[in-house]
Amino acid sequence: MKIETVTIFPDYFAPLSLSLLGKAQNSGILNFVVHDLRGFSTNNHHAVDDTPYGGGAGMVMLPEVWGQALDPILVNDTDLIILTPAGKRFDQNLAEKLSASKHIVFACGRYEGIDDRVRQHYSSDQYCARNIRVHEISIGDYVLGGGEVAALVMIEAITRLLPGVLGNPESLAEESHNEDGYVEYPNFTKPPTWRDIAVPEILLSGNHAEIAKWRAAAAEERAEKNL
Ligand code: 6GU
Repeated sequence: MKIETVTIFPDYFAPLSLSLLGKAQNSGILNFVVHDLRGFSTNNHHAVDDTPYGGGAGMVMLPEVWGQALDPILVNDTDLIILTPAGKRFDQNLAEKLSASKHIVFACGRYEGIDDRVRQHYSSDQYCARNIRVHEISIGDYVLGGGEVAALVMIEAITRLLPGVLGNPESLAEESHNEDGYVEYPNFTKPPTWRDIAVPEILLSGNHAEIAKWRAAAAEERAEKNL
């Protein structure tokens, strides 16, 4: 999978070379390319934003700069993710869908966002015919300073689903994971007692049917608390 990000802060993406993602890149499973948006600004001060038409606070990112950056990157069969707190909520289901993509481009907006004509332009029939799919995505109900951290979150959630990225593929396949892909029951490891707190005895029993029952009940109790 090829993943490209367009940002005015390329340094935000340094973590992509760490840990499992770094290894996946070295083994050729993943190919990350980070583009500096400012390099596509043709105006005097390398500006990437201007004041909003209609007035109001903040600055809006210039469509011309984004067009120059995205035109050469948007080859046929690409998912273009525009990161904005006003987008559709990212979840495990979308992570799974996007993990089937060959090419994902993350457009990281700053300030009050990107001029909406960028979304409109790349959503037109001309791009649809080339299998270029535009998604406006938010990672949750809070406001970040920009899309960079959101892109990192999405990249981690999507790429860990690819064959060969996780150290232990069984952590993906294990049936005790819920539909969202995570273990819901509380976990314990050595020692059997830590600071006077004992591991629930059933987990040391070796009785797998009883352990499964205990875990299901503990998961339910936890889910109720988090409502
Ligand atoms: Cl994608 N961007 C920003 N700026 N804030 C967010 C977000 C994205 N998702 C949640 N909050």
